[in-house]
Amino acid sequence: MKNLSIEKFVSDVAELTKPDDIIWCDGSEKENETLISKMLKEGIFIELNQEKNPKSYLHRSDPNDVARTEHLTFICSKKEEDTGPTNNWSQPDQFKVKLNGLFDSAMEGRTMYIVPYLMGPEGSPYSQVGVQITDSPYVVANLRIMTRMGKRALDYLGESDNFVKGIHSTGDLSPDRRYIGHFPEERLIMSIGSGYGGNALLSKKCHSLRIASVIAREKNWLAEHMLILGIESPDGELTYISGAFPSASGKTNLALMKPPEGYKDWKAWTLGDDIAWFHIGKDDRLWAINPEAGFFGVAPGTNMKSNPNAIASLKKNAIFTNVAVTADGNPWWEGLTVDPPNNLTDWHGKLWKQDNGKAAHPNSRFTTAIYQTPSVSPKLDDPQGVPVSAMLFGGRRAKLTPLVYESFNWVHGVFIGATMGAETTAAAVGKVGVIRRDPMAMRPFCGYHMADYFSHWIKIGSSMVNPPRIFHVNWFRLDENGKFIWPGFGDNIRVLKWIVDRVKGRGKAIKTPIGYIPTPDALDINGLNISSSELAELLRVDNNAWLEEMKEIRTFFTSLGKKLPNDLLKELTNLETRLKA
Ligand code: GTP
Ligand code: SPV
Ligand code: MN
Repeated sequence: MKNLSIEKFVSDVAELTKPDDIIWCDGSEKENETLISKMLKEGIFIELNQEKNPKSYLHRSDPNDVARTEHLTFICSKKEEDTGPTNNWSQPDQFKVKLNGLFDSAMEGRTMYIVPYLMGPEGSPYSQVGVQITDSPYVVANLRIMTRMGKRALDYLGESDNFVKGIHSTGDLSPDRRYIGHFPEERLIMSIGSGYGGNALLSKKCHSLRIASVIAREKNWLAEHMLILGIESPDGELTYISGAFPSASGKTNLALMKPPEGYKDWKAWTLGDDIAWFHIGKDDRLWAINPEAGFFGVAPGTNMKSNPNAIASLKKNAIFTNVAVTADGNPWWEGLTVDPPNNLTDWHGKLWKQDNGKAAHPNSRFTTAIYQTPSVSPKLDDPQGVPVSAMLFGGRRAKLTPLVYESFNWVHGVFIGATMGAETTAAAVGKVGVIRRDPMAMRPFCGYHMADYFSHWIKIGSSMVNPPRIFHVNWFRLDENGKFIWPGFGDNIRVLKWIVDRVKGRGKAIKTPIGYIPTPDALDINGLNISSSELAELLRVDNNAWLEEMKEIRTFFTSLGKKLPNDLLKELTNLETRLKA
């Protein structure tokens, strides 16, 4: 069966980019083997110790191309006002002329790969197909793990023309000729000049968030930068939780959490670590699917203690990007072991010395299939997804925001998400550790006007009798010595337990101006090295500091202009009044 729309798309792009040859990817094992041997021959893949890491490889990016580049990312809606002030805008026809110029003959001497991919489970009415054209075999190998790729996607699509188009070339990798352009009205993505992560794996941020968020607004659902996990209590009660934390701020780790000593009777089930698509179910609840099939996880900090499930998931069939390698060919990164091993090769491929800086790039990553984690949920491929009872927002904040607090209601919860502030990380090019407003962890990923996005969130909640409860968490509070006060990782289940208790109407709470916080006895810190004064600090609401924060929030709201929903302004005024009382 031929899909004429795809054929036309491919021939148009081939005419522009002039590749030497064209390979249609079917997703088979044989195709993958051919691709891997080609990459090994060309040095794109470096073989790791195959005994310890079967079928796993290392890729080193160009040192100029190791993180997303938000300043080079554009949303080209027909009207500028549909893009909004948090995105870069360019007039679509003009931007296309510029990009077409860069794509002209860009694949001369290269192979063009056609990668059909399915986002979401087979048989789900909520899944979507995309077709990415790329000249990067590394991208193909990643998409194979991170999406349901090849024939499966074409089978789902049939003869339909309802697919997202992605055109990608690594170009010459120069940041001067690097652009990631989105054309929401055309369901089209054009990306040139980068081979890295969210810039190049177009299924991920470009399709599943920027384009999908526009579709979701039209069709009354939500496309979010969220993890999904199931928490099962010792008596078998299952509660599904989703959470939006900015890039490199804990989604993968929470999604893969392993309950620690003392919580051995609890189970945590992984459904997704980065993206969630939500639909309102017939039961009036919010149901989530994960459109992806793999992780593109931050390597540094991952170890047997912090994240044993991640370590287990990357024992085979893994791609490592910009990590270091040990003398015997095993991947290594800061935090994997307490001390760095001798004779490390750093992410540039040079012998590493103690004063050379980091051996692995801070945004080095692993790519593995979700099916390889021992915690994979049996519901991962369920066409309906899972019903979500609680949504978490959170970011890195050394100070101010407490370990956990709960919103008073949906609109207040939307306010909490909309006003999130978080420290920037190495996942995007730019300064690290600067606090910025990152609403719903979607600032870099919302494909339309942020104020319209807030209105859409309010509307979704008001059309449900039973919307999820909304919470805010912060695992990253620092003490005066710069140390994390909260142990985090597996111990975050203690916070999730309170959240589950609240959802079920059991957990004890105190009302504060910002929301409900746990009573000191409602949060289990048994066996932790946390004093009662540290716990008090973790849960403290400092009214004056919050009033300072309100100034930032007001400035941010003002920057969004007239479209800002009045409901959120009212929340802000009410909160200021409560803080002053
Ligand atoms: P993206 O893939 O960029 O979207 O990131 P993410 O949100 O999935 O973040 P991830 O879970 O990969 O965590 C990023 C970094 O934060 C890693 O270095 C982790 O070790 C660290 N981290 C994650 N969870 C915790 C936690 O509970 N406490 C502390 N202190 N650090 C954490
Ligand atoms: C993020 O930055 O939020 C990521 C990594 O998940 S990337 O694929 O580069 O977007
Ligand atoms: Mn992410």
